[in-house]
Amino acid sequence: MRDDSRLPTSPGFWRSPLRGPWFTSVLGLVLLVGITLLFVTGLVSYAAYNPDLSPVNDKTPDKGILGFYLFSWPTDPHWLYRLNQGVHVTLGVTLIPVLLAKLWSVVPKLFTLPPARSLAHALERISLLLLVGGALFEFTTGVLNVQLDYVFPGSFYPLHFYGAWVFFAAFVAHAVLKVPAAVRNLRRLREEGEPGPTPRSAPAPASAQELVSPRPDPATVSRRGALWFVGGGSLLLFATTAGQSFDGLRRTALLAPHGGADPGSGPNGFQINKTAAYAGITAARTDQDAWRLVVTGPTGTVRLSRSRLAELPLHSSALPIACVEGWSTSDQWWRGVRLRDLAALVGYEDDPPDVFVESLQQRGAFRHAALRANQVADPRSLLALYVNGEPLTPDHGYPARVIVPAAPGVLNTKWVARMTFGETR
Ligand SMILES: Nc1nc2c(c(=O)[nH]1)N[C@H]1C(S)=C(S)[C@@H](COP(=O)(O)O)O[C@H]1N2
Ligand SMILES: [Mo]
Repeated sequence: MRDDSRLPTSPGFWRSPLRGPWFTSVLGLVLLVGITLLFVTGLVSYAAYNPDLSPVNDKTPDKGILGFYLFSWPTDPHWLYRLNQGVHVTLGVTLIPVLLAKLWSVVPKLFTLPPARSLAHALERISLLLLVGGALFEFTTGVLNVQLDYVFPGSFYPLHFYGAWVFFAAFVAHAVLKVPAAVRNLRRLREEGEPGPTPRSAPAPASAQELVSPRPDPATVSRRGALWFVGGGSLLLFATTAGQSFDGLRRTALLAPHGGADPGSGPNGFQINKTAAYAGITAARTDQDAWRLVVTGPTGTVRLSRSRLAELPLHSSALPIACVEGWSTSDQWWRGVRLRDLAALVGYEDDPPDVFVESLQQRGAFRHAALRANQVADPRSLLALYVNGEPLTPDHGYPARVIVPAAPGVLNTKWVARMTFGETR
């Protein structure tokens, strides 16, 4: 027999005795559940931006029917975005070893010749390419966005959003084709006894044999052991990421960019996304004499200094900051003027409308945001002047910032300069 095992296109090239239907099926079923959850939390996160409310909230104006499911993002429960995004990012990071192991387990199939035996086979292989490429793309863009803080200026949202749909279409096609076989594999192996310490003890039927090396090297670890190894990697990533969403545990989040110790201590000692210096906010523009909040509505425009604002009825609410990057703070005590009271100053006594909020900041995608009427109406939604009993520090948005229950951090505009009620651009 011809020895062609030096080429990856030959089955004999792939020698690991671990490859086989059991290993691939277990990992595949974990990903089926995990990635479905990633997709759903991703879609929910997208809706939380209220992209259909205003072009400034919408990073993907050409989404067309992909926005079919959008809904008005609620303000209850107030930790909704915190939970959703914590799950999305932490789960995504945790699944990385599982994804890599799964791809490793099927890599010989990518090299199989001939490239296509039939039209059906060709379609299956194209869907596989979209699946593998899509998965790598989504995990990579997600991780880079979290770790490197927007390496794709302005383009992360469209990349990750459209990538998710391409990937998910391929994922559904793949799952429909493969889940029955994965379940059958696992059931059969259960009946015949689970795979023993030597992997070759569980020969699979011909249909599932494709993954099994015809000339396996001797085993150095059992399939079950390899699975523990993958699971251990996931557990390690989980343990060094999850803490970014909990104030007491932040030190454990070694891998998360907003992990580590809480920045500074004291009332303003919680995470900062963009500092005042980064946003180009100077003391000259925020001091008592220079800064005015400009509020506009049907009855005209009012200009308020910070001390005038502080004389309006002030209210407190306990709300977190929860960023799309997955980190969040526990509830902080904010104190300031209700958004609906500001609406009332310019002609909306009863039903406050949507509002367009603009920052002093001159550049950057997050310098303005639109809030929906339900968010303005919520009595916990504030233009905050204080946090945890102290005036806001410059980095947290002094002189004033928006804080809205359940909203993504990006809608909580800092260094607010202007609010236009009844208009969202
Ligand atoms: N003007 C302005 N407001 C902003 C941002 C910004 O870059 N500019 N970043 C937003 C984002 S993405 C988040 S997560 C929160 C973070 O608030 P913090 O820095 O007080 O924790 O502020 C939001 N408000
Ligand atoms: Mo954010």
